[in-house]
Amino acid sequence: LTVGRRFTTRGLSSRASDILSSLGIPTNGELSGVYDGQWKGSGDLMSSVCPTTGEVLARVKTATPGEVRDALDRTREAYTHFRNVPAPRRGELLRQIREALSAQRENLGALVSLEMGKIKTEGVGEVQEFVDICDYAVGLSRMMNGRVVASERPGHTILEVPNPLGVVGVLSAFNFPVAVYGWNFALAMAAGNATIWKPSPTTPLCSIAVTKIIADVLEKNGIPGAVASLVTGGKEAGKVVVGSHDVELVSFTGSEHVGRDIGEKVASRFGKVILELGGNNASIIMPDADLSLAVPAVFFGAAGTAGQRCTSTRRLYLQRQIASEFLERLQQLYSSLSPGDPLVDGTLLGPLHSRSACETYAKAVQHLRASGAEILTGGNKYKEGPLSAGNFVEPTVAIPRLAAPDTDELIWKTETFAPILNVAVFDDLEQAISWNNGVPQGLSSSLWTRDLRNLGKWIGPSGSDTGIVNVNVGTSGAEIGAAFGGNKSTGWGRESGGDSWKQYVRWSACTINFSDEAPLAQGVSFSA
Ligand code: UN1
Repeated sequence: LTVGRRFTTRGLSSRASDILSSLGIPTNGELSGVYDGQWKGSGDLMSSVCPTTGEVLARVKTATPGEVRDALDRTREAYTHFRNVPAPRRGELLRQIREALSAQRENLGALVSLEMGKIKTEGVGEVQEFVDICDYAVGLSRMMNGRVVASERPGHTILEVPNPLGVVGVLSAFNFPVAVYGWNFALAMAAGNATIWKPSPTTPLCSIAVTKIIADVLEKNGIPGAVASLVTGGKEAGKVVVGSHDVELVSFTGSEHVGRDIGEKVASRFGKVILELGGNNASIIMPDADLSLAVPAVFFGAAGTAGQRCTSTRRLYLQRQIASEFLERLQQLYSSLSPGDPLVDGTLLGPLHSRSACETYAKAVQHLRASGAEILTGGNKYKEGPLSAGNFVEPTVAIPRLAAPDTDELIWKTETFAPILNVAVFDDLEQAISWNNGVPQGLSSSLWTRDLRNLGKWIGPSGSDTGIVNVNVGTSGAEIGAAFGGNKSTGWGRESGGDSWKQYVRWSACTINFSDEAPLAQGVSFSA
């Protein structure tokens, strides 16, 4: 593990430069962070910092507000061309992009680990998620069907026609720097739109690498590169995208606070939004659950990705009969965890992505302690040894003093984007469901049981109110085939599978008269 090496004239650590070189990214000088058919960027310099070692991986030239506006113009131009490309042909482009991504799966996965900090198998898994959604979108490109509706008038018919929507702005978060863009890009492209991507300011290299792969395919096929534009930068760049009337749909992943603002801004100009905001996901374990499956699933959900998924398990509700056995087995797994370099095989615990995430973690633990919670395991930052330069914290399991969500806003109702799992004990399922639903967020939830009656309650009208409602499957790690998204303060809209593609088109209801008469609907008569 190369610790704390800075970007100097001597260059990068060899493993960082190997990963970047394998993806065709220059390892010296400043990188262009804007693409709209051409690579450019003359805005502020942004550093990409490795969360494991503190090494500066690259400096990126971000977009000025003027460059974002230019990129928006290019993207719109590209859209007016691209909307006329037949959908199956768009699918063929997606197939080629899928192949190009797949060929770089390992290298791109390694870059995700290097820049974001998640362990290699998850970095590669994220690229796989992009490959999977491309496959899905290739199929979709021949199946985005409209409908024929029976008309009440003779010689008339009604068509519901999906047409491309326009420009889709994708504002993505650091924790899934490849896959979440992939979900939006693949569906938007199959549907005939152009996208403009404003990634998280702390993962610019992943977005540059992905855009390079896509741009190569587009250019080879004579398609304008601005079908997949990229503008790196901070809030200012994001604001230009969000405020532009030329962006028909803004898909945002990130905090509730920023999402509320974006939602209001886009709604006030009558644009469309998809918001994927906070999750505060619970797992409920019934006494008949198979603990040999449930314990590792909770372990992965809470400690995996160092607790940095929107879908991470943050609350654990244990039925009284199995509570102590469950916690004993869970603690055993936690004690086997040791932090390490996410790029090394076998590491299960990588760093948090940023220094500020470590502070958020420390504050949350401090609040737990101050409010009388019992910390079963964890609670500290790793300060000693080779890991001290990275953002490593101990995954934590705590039993807050009071169980129900209303008893402590900060513990039960606030999402802390760090590996902290809060545990409470319940007696009957109804109580656990009311705790599950008693928070502002509504992304994912999971029930462990073998009893069909519990399952029926859980997935029915009085059951879990989240967008993802699992049974004997953890809260995180969804496949691309299902619609992904939440309810309540998690936001609005769905991404990835299911009917999500329908949000990326404009629907026209077309009533067509084939007859020699022109009757009015509802039998209205209007003749003099
Ligand atoms: C996110 O954390 O924003 O279901 C996305 C999962 C992943 C996606 C998470 N497939 O955990």
